[in-house]
Amino acid sequence: PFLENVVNHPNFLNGDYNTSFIDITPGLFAFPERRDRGTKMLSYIANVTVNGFPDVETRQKPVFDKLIVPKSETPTEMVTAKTILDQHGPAAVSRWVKDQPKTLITDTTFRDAHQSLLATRIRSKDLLTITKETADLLPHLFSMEVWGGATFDVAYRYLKEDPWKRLETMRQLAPNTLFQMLLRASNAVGYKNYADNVIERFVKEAANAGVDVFRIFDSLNWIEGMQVAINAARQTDKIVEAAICYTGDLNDPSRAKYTIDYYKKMAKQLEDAGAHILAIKDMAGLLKPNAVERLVSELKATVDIPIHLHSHDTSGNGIYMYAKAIEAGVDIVDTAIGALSGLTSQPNMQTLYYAMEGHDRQPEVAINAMEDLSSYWEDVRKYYSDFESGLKASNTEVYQHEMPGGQFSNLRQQAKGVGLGERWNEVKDMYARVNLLFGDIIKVTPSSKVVGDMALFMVQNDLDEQAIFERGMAIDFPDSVVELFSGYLGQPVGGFPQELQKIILKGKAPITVRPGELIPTVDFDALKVELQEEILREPTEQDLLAYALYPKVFLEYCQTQSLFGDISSLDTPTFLHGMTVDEEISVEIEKGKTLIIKLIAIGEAAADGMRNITFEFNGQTRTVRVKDKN
Ligand code: 3PY
Ligand code: ZN
Repeated sequence: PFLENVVNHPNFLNGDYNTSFIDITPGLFAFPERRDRGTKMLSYIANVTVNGFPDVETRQKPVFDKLIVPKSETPTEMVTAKTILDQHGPAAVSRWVKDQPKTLITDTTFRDAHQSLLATRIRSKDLLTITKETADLLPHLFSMEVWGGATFDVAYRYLKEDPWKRLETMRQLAPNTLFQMLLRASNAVGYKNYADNVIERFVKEAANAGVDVFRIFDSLNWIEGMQVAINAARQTDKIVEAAICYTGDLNDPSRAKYTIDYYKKMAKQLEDAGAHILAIKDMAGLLKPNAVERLVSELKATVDIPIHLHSHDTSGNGIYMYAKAIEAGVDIVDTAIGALSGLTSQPNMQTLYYAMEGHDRQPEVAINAMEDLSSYWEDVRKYYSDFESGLKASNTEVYQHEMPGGQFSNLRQQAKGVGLGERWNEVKDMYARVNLLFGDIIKVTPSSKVVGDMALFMVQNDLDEQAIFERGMAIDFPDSVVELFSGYLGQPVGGFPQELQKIILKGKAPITVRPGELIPTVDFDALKVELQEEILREPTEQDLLAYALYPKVFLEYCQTQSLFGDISSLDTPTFLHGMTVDEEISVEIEKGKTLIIKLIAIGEAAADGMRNITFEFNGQTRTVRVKDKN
């Protein structure tokens, strides 16, 4: 409840008043908008100017170059993977991909690239500015990965914008390009298993809003955990891309769990489960060049569906590895536009193009257009410098610690947060040891987070493996660790190490069935009533799904909306740093409606910390008051 109106009044709620007059006084429920859009936006700017933005260093607002958006024209009458899907369905796309003489490319710039380099912080504004141009200039792409993974949560939580709106707007801007999302199977776009009907409704709505390709993986490679999501995606008539998560080293005889036979068996099972495409999801970038050759050629001989390879370039071996995969017959590879590629992100699209020069399977892409798009991203990336991971060069330690690309920088932040910044080397080493302690598991969101939590916990408390086995019964393990060993994320390959499981669960019985069988079906009608009472308007299906997945985050987002309105149209430097005195900006809040805002003065803080911030707003003086929290 954000407004202190009659429905929130404690006496009213207690029933201390005779409330029958309400029935005959309908006007009581007519709540006027408290403040207009402009005042709300000024409040946001004033607030960020005075109090800063989370995780952004307080400093003079940097001056950036004006963004240059390349000119483009939409190709007409071109056959793309998207036109085939819309006209002939997913099986036709699958056949078309296999028939392509050239290697196809997925552009991950709009999702995994910035998830892995910039903590997923790129805002819709900067994505939407270049969506049409990317689609126009790169019509030979298989797809653009634009949604899912961490983008959903981060949009609401940190960027205070609606991820559904981002997707729908992109859809309008790029009608002839396949849009791909990363779906964590029963974990949807979250970190825990949800009720089956939440997964089903979420997938349906994602398809309605613009997703064409559902890349579905389970964080323990547990196929049983993927089936509900696969079935839901098949129902939508979109493309089901089921993923094998790759870990370890195929050619290392000491890693007996994840052998070529293991992957071949899983590939066949995913094809039988209904996949139109098979993904090899190398989330940490562990797939080495000679391993990929063997993996791709043997999988090609095992399944009839096309193979889509995803990797991260942490080790610096990405392009060499992709070249080997292409020679072995892989159908599609994931790359990012140059300026957002490399390191923990995907290999560089342009580099791959040149690496394959002279090869008959060289990807067909407009190289000069890629360079222009890359220049745009080079400039945009500067806005988000506060979210860079600090990794300056390729790092082959990833072959030891096996951390996913998207986790590396995150865990480093988490380590700093709990005072282990100086002991980062120990944390990395412990991450690898925890993996072995847990029985050598697949590590990808959310299982990777559990391994990270345990590694931090052990370093922080100076625990080693021996201490866990000797004194573990007296140790309270992190919640996420207890949840994993209780079976709430599903079952790992080969089961849990039993002695450790007993120590962690302390006599509590684990579950071995699919968590979705035990999670009660969500009553969406009741949920709608509950949400409506919170946000004081009728929720949309999209609001409802956001609330089902992230109740607290979504309510906080709505609260920000009621205070500041829609701030997604602000330019990113202003969004992150506010304004400097005498600066003037223009904000296009809708097509043809532009606000001109100039910051005139920042008043002294009063005894209660309040400051008057004075603007010129479309030529008129406006003052807003904000509390200085510093
Ligand atoms: C995610 O789940 O967000 C990932 O990118 C996993 O690799
Ligand atoms: Zn990835």
